[in-house]
Amino acid sequence: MTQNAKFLWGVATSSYQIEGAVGEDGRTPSIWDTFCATPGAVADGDTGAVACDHYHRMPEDVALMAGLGVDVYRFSLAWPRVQPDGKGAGNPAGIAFYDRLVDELLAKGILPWITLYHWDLPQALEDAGGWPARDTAYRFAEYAEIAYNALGDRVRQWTTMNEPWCSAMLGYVFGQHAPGRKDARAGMAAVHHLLLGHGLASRTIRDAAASRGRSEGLEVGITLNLSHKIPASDSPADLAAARWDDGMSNRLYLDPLLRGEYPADIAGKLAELGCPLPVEEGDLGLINQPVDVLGVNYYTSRVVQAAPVGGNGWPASRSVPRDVERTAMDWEVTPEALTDLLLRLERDYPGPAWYITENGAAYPDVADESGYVRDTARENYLRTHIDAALEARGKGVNLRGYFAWSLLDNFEWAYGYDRRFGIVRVDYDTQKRTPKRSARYFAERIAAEKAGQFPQS
Ligand code: GCO
Repeated sequence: MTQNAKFLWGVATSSYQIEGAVGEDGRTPSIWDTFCATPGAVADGDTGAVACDHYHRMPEDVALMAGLGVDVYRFSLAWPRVQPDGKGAGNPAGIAFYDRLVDELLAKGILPWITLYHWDLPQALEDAGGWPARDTAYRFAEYAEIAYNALGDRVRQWTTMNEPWCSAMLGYVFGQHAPGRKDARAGMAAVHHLLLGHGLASRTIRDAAASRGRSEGLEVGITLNLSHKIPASDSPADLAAARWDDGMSNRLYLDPLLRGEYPADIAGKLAELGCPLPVEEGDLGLINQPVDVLGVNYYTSRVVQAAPVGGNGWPASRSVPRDVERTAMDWEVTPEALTDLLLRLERDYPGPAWYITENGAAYPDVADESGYVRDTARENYLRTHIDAALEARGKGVNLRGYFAWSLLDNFEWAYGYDRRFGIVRVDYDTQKRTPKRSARYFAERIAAEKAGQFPQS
């Protein structure tokens, strides 16, 4: 797609958040099935067992996307559905669902954009050590080959992972996401092995494509959650706090992926704290595979102020609140920071085709009796962030697309169903889908952009 000057519009979801059918057709438990069964882990004891029942309603959901006029659908494969327990051969019944989905999308003229891993690690692999264990990276590459062999004849866009920061930090350090561990040393090992898994899987996909003469048009990459860190002042302490936050959130992933090295300030401090990145000979060369597409998940930014060092010796900081709108996630709405982030990425990490692979907002939706939601706040969030993204593109950023998060209201991890990000409302009692005002806006904006009513440069 990077050869195509066309700007691509899409919507995004993920397997555990929308599919349901967690016990069907050979799918084995993931760490999120286990985490949801842990008392107190997820709001209201919610689980992804049913979610949006997308597994049984896929054609209807693809028709919704087609009605929006999107070019791309970004979705993830459930590893435990494709390769039960994360080992051995692929599962034909599980793979068949994605076969049908890809065919349904292509029949509607929508490009499938696959994420191989959006957090639903097979529980059996967590039992064997999870992402802190180096072997999991190799299991991931094996799974990638199974997925590519099944779908690579029709799918050209492959991103290995969604937000390794969340998997490592929320899953293994803060314990807020599955598998719910609180072990900083394990978390830093997870950071490295997730990136190693990305490298191994990228190489596997490219080799599999080349062996079949399918390298032309293949685009391989990864999606990162990136945020803009703004120092609260020019004081050395605030500048250092913002640099540490930017390092731990952004550079710890961007540098190895795009420069083939970890940021020295971060790697050095982690080692000093007893949580070294377990790098082995050759690893960084494996991680630094060519990145055709880099997905940017952007939601908000942060004004960073120094705070007293934590009891564990780790640098600490606090956010300085701004007098701006906040979403239902209590995230500040700062579209201008998206422009700044994209300009920084193009300046510091030139090379990939950048895509906004997630951008959207949760608000306390109120539906009328028909299920319609007049979500003007979400419409305005999309408008201002699309404007901000296109402003960056107009200033020379190699931005190739914008995908809204999310097509549907869905399972919002530890918040369960308490937070709605969809541009289409889901009534979880009836599974009725009702496009919100924001869906209508998104469709109109896409049509206007395609008609050249907005400079596409
Ligand atoms: C993420 C994940 C999504 C979330 C969305 C809203 O970026 O955290 O990719 O699964 O649901 O971002 O938090």
